[in-house]
Amino acid sequence: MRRGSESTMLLSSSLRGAQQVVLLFAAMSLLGRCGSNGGLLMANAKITEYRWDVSHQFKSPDCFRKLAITINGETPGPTIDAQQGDTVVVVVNNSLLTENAAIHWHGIRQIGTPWSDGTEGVTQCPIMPGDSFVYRFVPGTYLYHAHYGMQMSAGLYGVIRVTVPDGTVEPFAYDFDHSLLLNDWWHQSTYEQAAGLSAVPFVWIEEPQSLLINGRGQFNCALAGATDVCHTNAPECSPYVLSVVPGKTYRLRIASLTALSALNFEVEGHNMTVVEADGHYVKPFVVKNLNIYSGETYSVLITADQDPSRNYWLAANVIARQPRTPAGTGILNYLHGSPDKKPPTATPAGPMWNDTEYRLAQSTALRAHPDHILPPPATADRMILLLNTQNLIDGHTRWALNNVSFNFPHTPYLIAMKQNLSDVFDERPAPETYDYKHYDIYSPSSNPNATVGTSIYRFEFNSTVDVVLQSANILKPNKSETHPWHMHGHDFWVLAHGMGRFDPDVDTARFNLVDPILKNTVDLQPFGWTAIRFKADNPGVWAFHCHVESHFYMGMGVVFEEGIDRVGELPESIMGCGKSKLPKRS
Ligand SMILES: [Cu+2]
Repeated sequence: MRRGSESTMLLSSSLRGAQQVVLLFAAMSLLGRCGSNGGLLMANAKITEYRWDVSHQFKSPDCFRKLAITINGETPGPTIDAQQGDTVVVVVNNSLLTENAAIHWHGIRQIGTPWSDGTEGVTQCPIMPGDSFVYRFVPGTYLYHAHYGMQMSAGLYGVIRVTVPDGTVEPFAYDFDHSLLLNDWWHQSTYEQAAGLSAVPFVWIEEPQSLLINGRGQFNCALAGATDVCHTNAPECSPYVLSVVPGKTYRLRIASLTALSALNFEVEGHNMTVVEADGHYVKPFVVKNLNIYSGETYSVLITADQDPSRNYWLAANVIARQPRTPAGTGILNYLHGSPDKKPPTATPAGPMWNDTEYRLAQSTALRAHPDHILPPPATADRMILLLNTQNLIDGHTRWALNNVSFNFPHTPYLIAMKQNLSDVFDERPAPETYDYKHYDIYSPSSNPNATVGTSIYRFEFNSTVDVVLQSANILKPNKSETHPWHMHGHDFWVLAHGMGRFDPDVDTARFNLVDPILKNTVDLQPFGWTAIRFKADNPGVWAFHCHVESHFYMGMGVVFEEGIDRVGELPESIMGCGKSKLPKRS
C-alpha cells in the first residue's frame, strides 16, 4: 500500500532495499553487532546511522522532577531526519542497568525486515541491560517509541521526519516545516502505574498531571505542596515557542504519543488545513482545531496572517475522557516583542470533551487526496469482527477481544513460528467473531468466560482482510471508551466509522471503496464501530493493538501472521529469551 502513482517505483525500490538489508544484516552478524557499513551499499540510497544510548535521567519537563527514560540524555529523543528510500541504522545501547528495552518504529512497515519492528514478545527478545541492538529500516513515517512494558510513558519516544526524494512535488506548498510532538505526563513512575493495573483490586493511576508539547509543559508547582522537586521557572519547562514570519505558510507535523489521552490541538486564531495523515496525502480540509489520537500523525498548513504584534496560544486539550488535566500550551510568536510572553487571551478550551459526533465528523472527513488514491481491493477474503470489552478475569480488570485478553508469550512469535518451536503460544485459532446479533453493547459485559490467551490470527499470504472493531460498554454502567487501534507492518484503508452495533448484513453497504484514506492508526469511538481493510502482503508476525499504553498492557491487542515461510533468515540479535536461547558458542 504505497503512495498513489509512485506505488510501483516505491515497491521495487523498497524491495531492493529490503534485500540489501538482509544481506547487510548477515554481513553484520559476522562482523559483530556495531559499526558503520556505508561502504557496502551499491545503490545511491543513503544510509544514516544513529547511535543511541538509553538511560534513566532526572528530568523536569513540566517543572516537576521525575526519573525519565531518555535517549542520549533527552526526552523526547532525537528526531530522525531521512529522505524516502534511505536506510536508517539505529544502534540502540541499553544503559538502563536494571531494565530491558525495545524500540518500535511506528508506521514503518519493515518489508523484508520484520525482525526490526521492535515489538518485544512479537518480533524480538528485549534488549538486555548493557547490550545493544541494531535496527535497520527504510523509513516511511513519523514516530518511534518504546515497545516494552510501559516505557513509552516514561519518555522513550520521538519523531521520524521523512522528506520526499529530490524532485518530487507534494500536492501542497509551504515555506517552513516544524514538528510538534504531543504527549501526556504523570509524576508517579510507570512502575507504580503498572503495579496498579495488575493489582486486585485494580488501582487506577488517574488522569495525567500535564500535557507536553515537544517535551515541555507547565505544572502548577503550588499544587505540589512543600517540595524541592518542582520549580516553576526552571528553563527546562519554559513553554515551547513556535516563531513565524508574517505572511509565510508553515507545515506543522503534529504527532501524538500520549499514553492515555485523546487530544484536540489548536493554534489560536489560525485555521489549519489538514493535508497528510499517517504518511498519506489527504483531500485537504480546513479545521479550527484537530482531534488527534495516540499513535496518529498529521500534517497541517497554517498561514501566519494574523496581527503580528501579539502572541497566540498553541493548545492541546483532553477529549473523549472527562478532563482533569490543564491544557498543554505553547506560544506562537511573530518574531515580535517577547517570544514567550503569555497571550492576552484565555487558553482555547477546545470542543466539548464528550462530543462524539464532532470527533466522528472529523474522522469521516479524512479521505485520500484525489491525485493519490490507491483504491482498496473491491472485496475481502475474510472478515474479522472484534468486540472490545472490559472484563474481570480472576479478579483482574482486563481488556478483551471476543472474550480473549492478550498476553505476551516469553518467546517472540516470529522466532517461535520461523523455528517451529512448540508450546510457546496457544496454536488454536483466535476467535473470528462474536454473537453480534445478540450482544448488548450498551450494558456492562456479563460474559463470565473471558480468558487470558496467546492465540493469533493467521492469514493466507496476499489475501484481503476486513477487521471491524466494535466498541462496547465497560464494566461501569453507561460508559464506553475511545481506543486508537494501531497496526504494525501495514497501512490499512479506513472503510467506515459508525455509531451503535455493526451489522455485517447492513453496514458493509456504507464502506467507502472509492477514496478511503490509508492509515496505520485509527480511532474507535465509544459505543461505535470502525471498519478497516488491508492486504496480508508483508511476511512476518505483526501486532495490532490499542495504542493506549495501559489498555495494551491490560490485554487489548491481537497478533497477525502472514507468509511466515517467506521470512528470510532471522538475525541472531533478536534471540536469547524464552525458548530462543542461543546455543553456547565455543
Ligand atoms: Cu484502548
